[in-house]
Amino acid sequence: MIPAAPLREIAAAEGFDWFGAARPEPLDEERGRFAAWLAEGRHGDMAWLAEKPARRADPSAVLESCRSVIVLGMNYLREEVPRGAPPPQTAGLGRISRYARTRDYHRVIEKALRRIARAIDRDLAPGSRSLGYVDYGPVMERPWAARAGLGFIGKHTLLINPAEGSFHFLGAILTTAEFEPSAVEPPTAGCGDCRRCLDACPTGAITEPWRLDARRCLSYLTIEKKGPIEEEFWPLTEGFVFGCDICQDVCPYNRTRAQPTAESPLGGALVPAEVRLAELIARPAEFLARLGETSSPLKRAGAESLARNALIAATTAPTEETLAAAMELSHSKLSPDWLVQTAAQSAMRQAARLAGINADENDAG
Ligand code: B12
Ligand code: SF4
Ligand code: SF4
Repeated sequence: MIPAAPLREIAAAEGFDWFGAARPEPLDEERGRFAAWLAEGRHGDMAWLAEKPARRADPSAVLESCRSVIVLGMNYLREEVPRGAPPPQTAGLGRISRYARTRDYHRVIEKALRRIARAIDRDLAPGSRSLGYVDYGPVMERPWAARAGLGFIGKHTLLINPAEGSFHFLGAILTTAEFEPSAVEPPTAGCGDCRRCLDACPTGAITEPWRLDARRCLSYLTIEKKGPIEEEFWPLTEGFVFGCDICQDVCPYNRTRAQPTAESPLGGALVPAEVRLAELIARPAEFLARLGETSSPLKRAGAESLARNALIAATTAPTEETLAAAMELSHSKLSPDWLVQTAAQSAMRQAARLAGINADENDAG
């Protein structure tokens, strides 16, 4: 068995804050839960999640003779988490979730995992085979993180480290080298009676503790879903145009323990917490182009999805400028029909809301 300390040092030098190693025993309980989740259709249009689902629960089905699963975490929090009630949406502005404000973690973490895997195969365990995965790979990262002693799975379904919260990305390396597994203490921390994330989720996506319906999650709706978004969700976005932080922002572990840092390969914030909705509606491609060559999760959504999200967010906090931008898009001959219809519907809702606001102001005057 190979001591894990040198690997931990290599991972720390690559910018990972969390490190753990687990034996690759199949995740039998999670396999059943995952199958039930898929059978209920809770993955929505993310068909790739349903491909060979059994592989996700068994590392040796992904890498023959796998002997260890190494799990790493990287902090992406750049600003303090507010302690009080979340501030209301500012008129004319949309929110970007915390994870999307830095460079694209897929690229940064993927490259770092590749270098670490090479270090294992060449130096720490010559002749071994190691594969790194982040996000889209066939690995259930959160249950492995829990098994590797990084924390526990909260009722919002994310991995929480009791000392540092949940604003960390995860990545995993499957390897044929046998590393000493991390000592996993019996859980002394957990959610207890808390239900803040369930109560705060605006769309009811956390249908029960530890059960998420992705089809209702703003992260899925604003990033993964293509085409129109059902109108039932329009009043519920809280202004988010890319991802959502609400269930994590209200979590006591984040409020009291999560620490922002910019000392990371992900760098500082590239995109502000709030962006002008009128610009996203009228010129989403220019907004993305301003990010230049730097990788950003926002580029994954594409210009049409960003304009759609901004049109929807504008309905809850409109200005004359967002209304004008929506009206212009509703006459576009170049955009797809569904986006033109979204723009027309958004313009109608914005106009009604602005008329209401103006009437209130006149009454008050
Ligand atoms: C698909 C996916 C999504 C989907 C579905 C989310 C989900 N909860 O599954 C959508 C698009 C909605 C999404 C959103 C987000 N995601 Co995402 N996502 C993934 C991905 C690719 C797969 C997750 C998966 O397998 N889901 C399948 C279902 C079945 O999982 P589940 O419902 O959570 O059920 C599991 C547990 O809850 C547990 N469980 C079930 N019942 C019970 C009961 C008990 C008692 C216990 C203890 C456990 C338990 O077992 C189940 C099987 O593992 C992972 C990366 C990966 N490869 O693992 C990232 C990942 C989970 N996402 C991540 C992030 C950051 C997010 C967002 C915060 C992004 C944002 N700001 O908008 C949101 C958070 C939303 C939320 N509350 O989960 C991070 C989480 C990091 C962390 N600290 O946990 C991951 C690990 C990506 C990464 N590499 O860092 N995501
Ligand atoms: S990310 Fe937002 S919409 Fe999704 S479960 Fe959390 S609070 Fe609900
Ligand atoms: S908000 Fe409460 S219930 Fe939700 S994950 Fe955090 S501690 Fe658990």
